Amino acid sequence: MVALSLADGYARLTNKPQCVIVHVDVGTQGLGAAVHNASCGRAPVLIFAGLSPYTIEGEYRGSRTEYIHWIQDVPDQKQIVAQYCRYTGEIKRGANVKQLVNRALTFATSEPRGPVYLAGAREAMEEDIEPYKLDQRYWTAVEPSALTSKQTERVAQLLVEAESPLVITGYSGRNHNAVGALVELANTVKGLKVLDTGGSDMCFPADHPAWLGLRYGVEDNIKTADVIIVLDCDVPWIPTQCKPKDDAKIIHIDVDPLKQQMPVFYINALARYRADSETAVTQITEHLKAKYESEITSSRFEEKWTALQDSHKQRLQTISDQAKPGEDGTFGCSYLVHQLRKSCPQDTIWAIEAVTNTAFVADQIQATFPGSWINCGGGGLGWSGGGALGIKLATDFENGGKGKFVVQIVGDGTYLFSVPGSVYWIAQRYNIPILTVVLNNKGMVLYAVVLDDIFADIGQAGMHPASRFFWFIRRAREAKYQTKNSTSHSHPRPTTQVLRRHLLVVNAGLVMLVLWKNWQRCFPKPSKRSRAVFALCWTRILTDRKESTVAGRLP
Ligand SMILES: Cc1ncc(C[n+]2csc(CCOP(=O)(O)OP(=O)(O)O)c2C)c(N)n1
Ligand SMILES: [Mg+2]
Repeated sequence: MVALSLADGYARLTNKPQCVIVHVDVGTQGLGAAVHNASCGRAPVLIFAGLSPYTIEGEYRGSRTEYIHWIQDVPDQKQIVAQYCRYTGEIKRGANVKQLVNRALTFATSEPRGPVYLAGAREAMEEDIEPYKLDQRYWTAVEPSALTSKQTERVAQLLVEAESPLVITGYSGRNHNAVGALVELANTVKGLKVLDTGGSDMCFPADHPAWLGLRYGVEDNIKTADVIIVLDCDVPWIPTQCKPKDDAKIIHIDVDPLKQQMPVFYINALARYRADSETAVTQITEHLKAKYESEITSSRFEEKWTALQDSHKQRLQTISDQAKPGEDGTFGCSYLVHQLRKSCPQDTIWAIEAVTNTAFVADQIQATFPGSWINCGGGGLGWSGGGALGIKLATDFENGGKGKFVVQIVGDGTYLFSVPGSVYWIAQRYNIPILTVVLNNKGMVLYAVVLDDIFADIGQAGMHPASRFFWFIRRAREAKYQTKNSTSHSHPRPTTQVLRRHLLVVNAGLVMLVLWKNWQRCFPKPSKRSRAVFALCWTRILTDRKESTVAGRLP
């Protein structure tokens, strides 16, 4: 997990493919969620694994010699990771090993980029071969594709005619040059807004008036836009929570418009174009300047520009207001990250795995440099430990040992998923300094939110007793969740506070009963002293409970 996340982090920053070598069978399983993350984050990595020897009696060199060679011999090892990989293959003989590695790398580095997997048994690995060379000039990735002139004209025309055009992007920033291309488009079509959906790298700078920040598919401008360009994006909106107007004109431009890894994906786009985002956006901008110059320099666009600047200022003000500590001296995630932002160098690279706090973190970080914000991109928690190490290794190596400062911001639950023991051992052993900031909201808040969604529409009346129990828990969790995120969420409703108190009393009663019963068993004839000790313990339990549940904010 850590090794692949490390390779993934390096590859994300540089787009140079990295290689990870893992053990037969179980070693491949140890990659765990990191394969999913590399796939969703479109990171070019080559994974090489051994295979158990396939001969038993010394027929070839490399034949079985260990007990474990039988145990770790599985029917189809590559199936463990195949559905996340752009290519999987077996090195069957030594003679064409270079061609197979090159073929795998061609897949890894061609869009949509991602992990590839090669495995080879000992017999192949130990084969004698004649040294040979390949001409690497012929082993290049597939070149980026462009829009046709008809497609370019269609998008340009839609943008010129639009009242409130919107670009929704997710991972166009994987190519750092695509950020500048998108800025140029937003400077050309004044009034165009850009929403980042956190697919992985930052796609648009926060200091541009068109910036709407990072939101996971729920944002008011999605509902009001009349023209939407979905650009390199996996989840532009979540229809059950937020969707475009019925008559919005939508065009989808993507290196992977079919979303081949997803069994269910569709959006109401009038057209979908398979193209490289930097190339496509540059084509559209140039076409607009060449053909629609008088329109885009008209007063209509100037007015929109002014309105855009006003709304951007307001957005920044709201974000800044959220970064204030509470009157009682406590503070939330926004304040913490705001302070962190101020204390770290301007060009810090942020490796983010902040789960429910991601949007708050993004708002406060306000990334402006391409490649300075790298979000996991996938849903396999635990990426950011290895990921941050890989990013640091990359920035140092690419800059002659003097790379940028790297900060990992991670949820407290996610931190545990990241295998910290390995991460910090590697950091120490190989001298890779990173700063880790754990957002300790004392739990996995996401589950409270999910539970909320599931039971949101259900009234308590007429419920099965089991469901009522969950409804009750949900109410209690809701109050806890709201308390924890109090800078960014409303305060708990009085009814939920009452319910929580009830739950606390029931809990406390049960704990007291169990404790008392055990106490009696240990001390059949309790002395005054043992009673006093029991009372003291009980007071301590109650105080602890109060502290941990009521003041559950970031320390
Ligand atoms: C490997 C893995 N296991 C489980 C999950 C499901 N999951 C999504 S969010 C989450 C909770 C994360 O907790 P934390 O890091 O504390 O973030 P918070 O919810 O508190 O913001 C879990 C377990 C996952 N995405 N990946
Ligand atoms: Mg948490």
